[in-house]
Amino acid sequence: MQIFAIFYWFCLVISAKQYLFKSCEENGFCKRNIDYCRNKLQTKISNYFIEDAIEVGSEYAVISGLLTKKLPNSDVKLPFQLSFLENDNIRFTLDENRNVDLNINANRFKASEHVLPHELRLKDSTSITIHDGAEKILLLYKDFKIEVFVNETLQMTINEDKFLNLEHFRNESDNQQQLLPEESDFNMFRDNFKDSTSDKLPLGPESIGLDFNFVDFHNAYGIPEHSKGLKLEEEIYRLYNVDIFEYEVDSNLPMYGSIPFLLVSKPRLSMGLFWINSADTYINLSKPKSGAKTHWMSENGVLDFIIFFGESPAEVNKKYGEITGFPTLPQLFALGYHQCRWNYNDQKDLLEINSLFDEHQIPYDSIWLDIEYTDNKQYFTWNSNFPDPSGMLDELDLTGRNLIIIIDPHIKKGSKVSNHLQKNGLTLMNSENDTFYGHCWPGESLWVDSFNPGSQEYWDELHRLSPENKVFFDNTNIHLWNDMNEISVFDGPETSSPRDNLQYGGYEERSLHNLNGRKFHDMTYSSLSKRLESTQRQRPFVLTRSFFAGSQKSAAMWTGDNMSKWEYLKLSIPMLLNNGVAGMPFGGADVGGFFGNPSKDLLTRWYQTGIWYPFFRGHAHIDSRRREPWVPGEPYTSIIRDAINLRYTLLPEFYNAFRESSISGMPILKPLFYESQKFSKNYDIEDEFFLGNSGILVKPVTEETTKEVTIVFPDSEIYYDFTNGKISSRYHTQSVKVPVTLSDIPMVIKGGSIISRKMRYRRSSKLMNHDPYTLVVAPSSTNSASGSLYVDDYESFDYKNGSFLVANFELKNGKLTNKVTGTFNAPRRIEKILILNTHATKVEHDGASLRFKSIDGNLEIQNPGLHINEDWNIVIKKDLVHDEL
Ligand SMILES: *[C@@H]1O[C@H](CO)[C@@H](O)[C@H](O)[C@H]1NC(C)=O
Ligand SMILES: *[C@@H]1O[C@H](CO)[C@@H](O)[C@H](O)[C@H]1NC(C)=O
Ligand SMILES: *[C@@H]1O[C@H](CO)[C@@H](O)[C@H](O)[C@H]1NC(C)=O
Ligand SMILES: *[C@@H]1O[C@H](CO)[C@@H](O)[C@H](O)[C@H]1NC(C)=O
Ligand SMILES: *[C@@H]1O[C@H](CO)[C@@H](O)[C@H](O)[C@H]1NC(C)=O
Ligand SMILES: CC(=O)N[C@H]1CO[C@H](CO)[C@@H](O)[C@@H]1O
Repeated sequence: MQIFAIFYWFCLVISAKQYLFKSCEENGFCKRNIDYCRNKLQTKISNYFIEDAIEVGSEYAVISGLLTKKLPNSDVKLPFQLSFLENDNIRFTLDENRNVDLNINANRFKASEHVLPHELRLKDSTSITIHDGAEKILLLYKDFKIEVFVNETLQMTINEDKFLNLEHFRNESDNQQQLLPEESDFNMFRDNFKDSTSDKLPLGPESIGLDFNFVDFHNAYGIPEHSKGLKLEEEIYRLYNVDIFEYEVDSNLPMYGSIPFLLVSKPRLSMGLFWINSADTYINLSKPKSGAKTHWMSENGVLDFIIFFGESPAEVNKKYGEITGFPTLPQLFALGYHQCRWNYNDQKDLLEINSLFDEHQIPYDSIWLDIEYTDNKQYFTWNSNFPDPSGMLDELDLTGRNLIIIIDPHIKKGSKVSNHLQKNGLTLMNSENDTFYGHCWPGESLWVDSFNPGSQEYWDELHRLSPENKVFFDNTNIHLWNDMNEISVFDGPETSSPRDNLQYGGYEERSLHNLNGRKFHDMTYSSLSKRLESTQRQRPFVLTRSFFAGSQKSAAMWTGDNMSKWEYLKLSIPMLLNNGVAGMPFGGADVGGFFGNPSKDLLTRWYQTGIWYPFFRGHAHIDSRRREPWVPGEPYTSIIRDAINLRYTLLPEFYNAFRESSISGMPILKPLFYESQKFSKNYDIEDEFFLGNSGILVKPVTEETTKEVTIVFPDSEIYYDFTNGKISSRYHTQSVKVPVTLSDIPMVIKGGSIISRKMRYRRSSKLMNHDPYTLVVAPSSTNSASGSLYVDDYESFDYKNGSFLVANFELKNGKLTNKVTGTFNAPRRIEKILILNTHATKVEHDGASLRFKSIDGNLEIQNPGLHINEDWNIVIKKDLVHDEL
């Protein structure tokens, strides 16, 4: 849903009002920190010391004490803690004791309470070890500095530049503001940014800032969401969730979601920095010759961060996931194709689209309803164009399909839901602690405060299976879309909530801001997981626009609203890659682009790229022309159908990748430097990716009139051309140029992989459940290969109780074997085994010969009579002959 419309809305209803987002210079806390640094570079004097006795915890894993901030006439004592956590993670926190009597909560907000488990396990000593080397952390007292060594080599310094800054509580009515010589007093107690002048700033200046230098690390990634490339450049990045309309390519402006997690990587060492703060945050990243320098600044909150170490980037993702949670394992249907537009007008329209997919033999799994399905934008109602939602859901269910409807956090003033929220104090409050009202889709609205436990209870009630909700939630094939949860307030500063609004616990919105989107979709997820407790519990599906660290546990995201333009198609890949690096891999961009009308070529290329998005949805603005796959006509429709079919044939591999991600935090679209850190070029490639650990490497075509693409390989393994899922050449080189036509999706399989496919067209993924598999074996340069296939019931939580199976395929010494682990009963047949680049004179299973063919140098075994849920081995006689290239 988008803001293009909002923009017009303003033109019409209010006045032509230009939205502007605060630059660092316009944002009080950021400018004060930058000024502080500039002055610091001159004076180079430290204002922070550890003077007092330090306590070492009984386990020797926690060092705590007071950090003294030296002011001109007094000192402020700030409690700190340095903890050595299991897995060699290091955590540091710095807080402030404020004895302030105000009618709001004056404590510094701890975002950690919402993203970390209650107890982080400690290591049993203060020394940490990363692989075999000797690692050491030095805490230097005098100027307060932390140095991190790995193998005797300095890898990271904290507060090297003395940018540490914690603006302690100050009372405006004190004459003496106790400023340090380096501090400026810009906008300490008021905000002169034009849309925020009414911000009362009741706690005055309270920002935090700190510098982290990564020695010899030249590759930094993460801190989404920004409409920029994969590898971070020298830039000031901002993390502040906003409904950004008309976002531009290559911009450092804030967007819908934020994850304050940075990854740096070089051969043999990767590190992660998680800055646990949900307030407005800027990161100044620079890349001098010595490595990557970062300066982090947040408007308020506790200073709190964790550092992770790993030999590879994937190891860092795993450690980050162990703390913030791993991505959700969705139902299989959520990995199929989603058809959306703003809006399908009525029940008839929707069901017609549903049957047109079948008419055109294009599989899809869910159809979506944007805001217009409601009665006057009142969520939890249907308008009269949808006279029988239950019947509609039943009809979709006949072909295993789902309906996904939108429910946003703004609630129309005067509606039943808003009255309840208002009466029970469950809303976002203004600075006077009365219900806050603002403008959004329904007009005058209030917002549910998702931090309030009472809101969760009421939300559960609204989503509950009950006679009253019958129309809404009596079908298991209805799921949810949470939009506008940054939150988007059309007439609010920076399109969001005034910062001095109050939320549960008496905290200002300012402190919780970046968590609001996540709390809202978490609340929805939680309600949906309860709704069917009495019957069959299905994994809920929730799509969110706004997100934060931890969102991966319950939602998918999409990149929001933009134009049907080639640049945006191209940008979608690095944006999604960066989200994966930051632990939120279940994402996608609107296929076709949101605003405008894509050319037929662009639409086609977008489908061919979109089939690789972990979340694959076509969507369009209300003013865009219809563009369902059959609309462009031939040859486009056939090419789009082939692309969507390719996605469906690879669903087993997509599901494998999601499973892997759900237990290890690995990205689903894996950047090349995850595959190998050896070649420095791998760190720069942002238009290619692997599908999980499948060995499938893709380079989608994202430029108009492309006749040829260059595929770069990340290592020296053999690669097999697999264009459109069909095998042709083999490559044993650093890169290769391949010609492409409009129907081509350039892709290769890495030697050493075994992939599982399902080749039959069905109307939806659910109808493919019992279909047989085809295995594609791609031998490595040493004639071996391996791959695994994860299978469960695709919809319930039973897998958490061990109800799943993993088929482990391996090719070695001329033998192809399957070893099954797990107990799930899935007697699925294997209908074909294709072994690339292999000759045989005989193929045997249990002493009996199997039928095979040699086609183009590949070995094809038809109907071997094997199943994925049984151990077996087949022997390929006459040694594998590997063609040298
Ligand atoms: C960002 O950091 C660089 C390098 O330290 C510095 O030159 C630049 O002035 C900083 N930018 C701001 C706005 O402080
Ligand atoms: C704000 O009002 C709610 C009830 O409406 C009350 O529970 C809460 O304590 C109030 N907060 C403050 C900071 O006064
Ligand atoms: C540290 O030393 C160990 C053992 O020699 C080695 O395996 C590891 O790669 C080294 N790490 C770095 C970052 O150099
Ligand atoms: C600020 O100082 C004034 C005057 O000393 C005092 O009345 C007021 O309570 C103080 N405010 C806070 C929040 O401490
Ligand atoms: C897992 O097993 C436990 C104990 O048998 C049972 O209570 C629980 O409901 C099961 N959970 C799922 C998701 O099946
Ligand atoms: C990436 C991209 O295409 N951004 C566009 C989003 O929409 C605005 C407004 O139309 C354009 O100016 C951007 O270029």
